[in-house]
Amino acid sequence: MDILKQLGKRIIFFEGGMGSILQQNGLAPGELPEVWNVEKPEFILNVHREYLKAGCDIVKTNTFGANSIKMEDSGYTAKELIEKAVSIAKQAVNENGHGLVAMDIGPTGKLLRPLGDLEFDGAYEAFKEMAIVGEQAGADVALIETMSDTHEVKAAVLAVKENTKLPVFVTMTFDENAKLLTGGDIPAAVALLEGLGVDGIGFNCGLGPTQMKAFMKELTACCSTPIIVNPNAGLPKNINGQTVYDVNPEEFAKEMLDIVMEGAWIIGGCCGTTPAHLAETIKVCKGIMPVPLEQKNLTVISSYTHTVQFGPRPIIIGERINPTGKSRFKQALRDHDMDYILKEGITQQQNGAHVLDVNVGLPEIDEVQLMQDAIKEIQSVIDLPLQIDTTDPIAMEKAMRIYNGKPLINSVNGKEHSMHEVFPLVKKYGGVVIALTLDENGIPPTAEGRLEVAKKIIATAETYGIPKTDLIFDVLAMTISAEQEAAAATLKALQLIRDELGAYTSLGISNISFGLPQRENINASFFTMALQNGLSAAIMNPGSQGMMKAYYSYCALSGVDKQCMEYISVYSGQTTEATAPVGANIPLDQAVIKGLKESAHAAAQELLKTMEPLEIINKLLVPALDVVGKEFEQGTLFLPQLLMSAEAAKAAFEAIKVHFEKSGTVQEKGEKIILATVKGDIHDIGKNIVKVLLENYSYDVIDLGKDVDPGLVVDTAIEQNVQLVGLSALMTTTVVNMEETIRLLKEKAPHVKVMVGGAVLTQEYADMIHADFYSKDAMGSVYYAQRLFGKE
Ligand code: B12
Repeated sequence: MDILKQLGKRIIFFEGGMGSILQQNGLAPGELPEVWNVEKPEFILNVHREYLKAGCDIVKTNTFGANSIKMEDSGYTAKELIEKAVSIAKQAVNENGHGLVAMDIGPTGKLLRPLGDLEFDGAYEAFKEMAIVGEQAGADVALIETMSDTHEVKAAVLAVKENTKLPVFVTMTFDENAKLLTGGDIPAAVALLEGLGVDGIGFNCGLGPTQMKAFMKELTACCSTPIIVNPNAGLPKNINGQTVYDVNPEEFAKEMLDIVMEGAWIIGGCCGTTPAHLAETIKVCKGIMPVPLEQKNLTVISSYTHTVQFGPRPIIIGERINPTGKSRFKQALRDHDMDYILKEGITQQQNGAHVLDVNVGLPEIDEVQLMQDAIKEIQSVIDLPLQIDTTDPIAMEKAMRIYNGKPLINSVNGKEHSMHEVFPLVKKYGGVVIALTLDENGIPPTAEGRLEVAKKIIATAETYGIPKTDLIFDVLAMTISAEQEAAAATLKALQLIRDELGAYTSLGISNISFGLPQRENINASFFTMALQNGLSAAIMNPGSQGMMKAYYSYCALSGVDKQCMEYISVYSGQTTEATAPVGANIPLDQAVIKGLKESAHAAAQELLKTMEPLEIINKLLVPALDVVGKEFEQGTLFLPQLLMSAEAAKAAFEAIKVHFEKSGTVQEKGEKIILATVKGDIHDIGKNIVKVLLENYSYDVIDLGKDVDPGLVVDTAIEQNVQLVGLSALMTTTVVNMEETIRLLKEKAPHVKVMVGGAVLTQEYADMIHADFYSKDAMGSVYYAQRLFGKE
């Protein structure tokens, strides 16, 4: 059966949960399900048999975590576990006489940089091995599932597509608010995956069918690819230490029918679903004709969080990350000064840019490397989609590869060699590309001439499988001081492209005014005229007040800005000053909130000249992290940003530490104190502050780090004969581990006193878990130690 030919002709059924069935049948906590392929193959075979008997079309190999990273300590290689899993699945299918085998590929279990320490290429290599072994062993399709990070899923899709011929299905895991762990929304995930050219897109795990049904409208509004939905049997509940799923087969089937009516073509189950769930679902949904799939023909680009769509409103592409004509920027590039580049980006975002152009080309630098570094840094701090702007095809490809989304590409033109270089990259990685209407004969002087070039570009793009909707035509603004009729030709070309080709357009606006005084006057007027003639996107400086006034006024006048809401919010009650650029002296709290490491470090150094270290910590650092934490809680800021803020806070703290070390009188080491962030908790900024203060008071701190096992704390306390232990916990879920550590200490080393701290704790909690001392801040740890060791 050729699965791709079957799609849309009838509903296709995936099997349901495997891991949850293994758990119910004795898989121990911490035991790897994939190991059963070798140790209990008959059991796995029987699960597949049951699902096939229920009527499923595709079985999923028991290889979810069978990557070399997770299987490191399993006693088996990923290769042997995958080969065994595929052969079991094939046996089940062969016995059944019908069915396909999906090579199941789950996440690596590690977070990618900058969230964790796994490199994009490291994830790619792990997925590559899975894909190759799976295909060689005889899998029919690849199912990349339970992905909660668009960057990781990109590594997985590239790994499968570059190394196998398998069709690629991808399902991702969203939370109740339809967001990925890393903050991405549904359209952003779809833009990325459609750009990469996968064969099926959808949801699995995390939620039950009712919750997933609620997301179908959002998915079908943006997705032109066959849709897959594999929900859990409801939301997992913990009852007496057991994970329980509460949607029974009948309810499950009823919801799945609705999901099919909303447009899913491939359905199945995830955690908690059983052959009974699938049997019932198949009974109910089997005869239903799939809802026809509409091509949405949207022109979208994306960042890791959201999409920007061309058409509904004019798009502002910030042009400031570009060395042309900027000596300070050139110097920053030579110095690899990423903070400077980031500040340019943040300022443009604050000023209203929707997309940021990134151009780091200078003859004397390694553009290929710097482009990758810049893209990585910018996308870890700023969530706007980026425009990769380079003439070097290698820099372009490397940047597209690591870019976490569907980029805008600047640019291609009508010359054969340009199209030949750029279009294969757009086809492979996905992207919308700016197409300059010039070719081997130069820039056509007339609008009609540029229209002809645009037609040629569309025709060539089609031969590469790139639709017109992934092209934006830059009809080129020429300098009126040299050639006055140039403006009219450009404006007419905008109209022609819109009306005759139904395509979108862009312009680098400021070219128009070269050589004239007060250029902003000309630029802003030309911008308004261009918008009136259909311009879809402008590459411009969002810090230019004249340009932004023209933009917001146009949007209000044309009705794009409904009820003039945006105009009012930007200009009411204020003096229409553009946001001040994020300059060299960005305040410490702002640097932390925005996640700017170097600026935070510099700001702290500056403050230390006039402020006490503890005052800096309590009045600026901690409140800034509180702001970030609140926004995180409210879902307005996501893990990547939280992480960058934490990094910035740490950088500031480094400066404070150095100051402490310099000013502290060197004393002999005093009593030993153990510090640890408890098991399961990786928050260590607060604990590290406590450490520096205690060391400053010359205590000999044994820092056990974060995520520390209770046993290690106890053993160290006994071995090193320590009197005082300080524990830190920042999450409600890890306070139990703090309690457990204290219990063990009291049992095995009753002489040891325990002090506790961390944002979730209160005196009441501390008493409940039998801590000897609680302090809401780090300084309290010093007072307590002084008291305990009789030094007051
Ligand atoms: C920075 C941060 C992170 C960073 C941590 C980096 C690092 N190396 O520490 C990163 C991005 C990695 C992170 C990850 C996560 N985080 Co977080 N994070 C925060 C944030 C914004 C700030 C924490 C912080 O450093 N505060 C500043 C320090 C200085 O304060 P502090 O630790 O309280 O320490 C002070 C005092 O409490 C005291 N103190 C601390 N320890 C001790 C010990 C002793 C003995 C004494 C006496 C005093 C003392 O002294 C310090 C100075 O005065 C908080 C929100 C917030 N405002 O608290 C969320 C927060 C703690 N995180 C949260 C969550 C949910 C997570 C994640 C689960 C997110 C996810 N979905 O993956 C993961 C957890 C991973 C894990 N297993 O631990 C939640 C916890 C919710 C809860 N109540 O359970 C919070 C509250 C955010 C929120 N509002 O939702 N996080």
